[in-house]
Amino acid sequence: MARIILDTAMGTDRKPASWRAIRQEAAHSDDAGPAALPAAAEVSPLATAGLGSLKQFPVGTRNVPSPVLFADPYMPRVSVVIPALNEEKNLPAVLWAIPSWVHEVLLVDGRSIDRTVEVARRMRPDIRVIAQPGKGKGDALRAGFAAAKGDIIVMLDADGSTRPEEMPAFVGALLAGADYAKGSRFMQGGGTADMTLFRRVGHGMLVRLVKIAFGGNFSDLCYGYNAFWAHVLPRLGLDADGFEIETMMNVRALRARLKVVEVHSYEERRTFGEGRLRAIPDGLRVLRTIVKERLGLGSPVRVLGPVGPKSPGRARPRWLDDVGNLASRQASGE
Ligand SMILES: Nc1nc2c(ncn2[C@@H]2O[C@H](COP(=O)(O)OP(=O)(O)OP(=O)(O)O)[C@@H](O)[C@H]2O)c(=O)[nH]1
Ligand SMILES: [Mg+2]
Repeated sequence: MARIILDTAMGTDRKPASWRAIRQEAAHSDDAGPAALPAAAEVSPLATAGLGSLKQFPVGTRNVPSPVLFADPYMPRVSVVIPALNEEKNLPAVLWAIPSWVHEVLLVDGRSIDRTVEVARRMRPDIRVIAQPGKGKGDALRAGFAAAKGDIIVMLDADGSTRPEEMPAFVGALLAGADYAKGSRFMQGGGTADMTLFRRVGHGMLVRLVKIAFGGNFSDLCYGYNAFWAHVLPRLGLDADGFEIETMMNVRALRARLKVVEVHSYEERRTFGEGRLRAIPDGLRVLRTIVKERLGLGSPVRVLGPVGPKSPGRARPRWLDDVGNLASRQASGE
């Protein structure tokens, strides 16, 4: 089902590998943009602000054809949280590709010294910019999660490696009954252009370790594309600051006995600049997190936390009640 929703939303069956090329072409091109991009409703004012790499992207959101599901007024509200540290060049393509049915976008800025915040505000005037209180990706994500107002929270990277076009599959999995939808690059349909052999081997060992220590059957552990119902957040008691945050989320989701599903996802190489993840020190932080959680030294999780949507009444479509009332009226012969 997820695949069908995804294809409908993308309105295309373009191969994943070509997206990076499209983004780079758009960023470097001086003409009106590659034919593959929809015509801009309005050309970004950044074209005149000297930020050349942005001028091909329209301001605001991309009007993708959405499945009927997302036009439903009772659709839960979706917040997208994007941690960003010096991503001025990568951000436009990410913001541009966020589906128009997303309720709010939060950018958590790690005190960028480039024009990340300016670019975000110009590209998407409705964006909520949060200054992260501390340091690291984990700290940024936690600040974004705490500030999000939606019923569903989706986390995305700002470097162009996680594709907003896949979001319907994540949200669809939650609507279909999951508490937590985690992206996987290593299940059928997924993939990565951003992992060296060394990182793959290390990651494979960590995945195996989690399986032995906590059960579950994850195929991916350290990927930055996940979505969850906001009401499960307090059950995870997140407190990681760095790149080990995804591992902590995944392990705690298992410990809290959430209903977790994996959603296949394709990880692009970051479009511009260098990643900040360092395989050995960050791999060791992940390992330390797993060991700590196994020894019971991590924060407690709430196995029996509050259930139900964050804002009561929103996640349950009113038509369900209408159908129920009609059925009972018919049954009683009215
Ligand atoms: N706010 C904030 N964002 C961060 C911080 N560190 C990383 N990020 C963002 O987190 C996302 C992922 O970071 P990357 O450096 O690309 O790390 P990665 O994707 O795990 O590693 P690569 O595969 O090397 O790209 C990007 O959007 C970064 O801008 C931070 O300290 N603060
Ligand atoms: Mg990256």
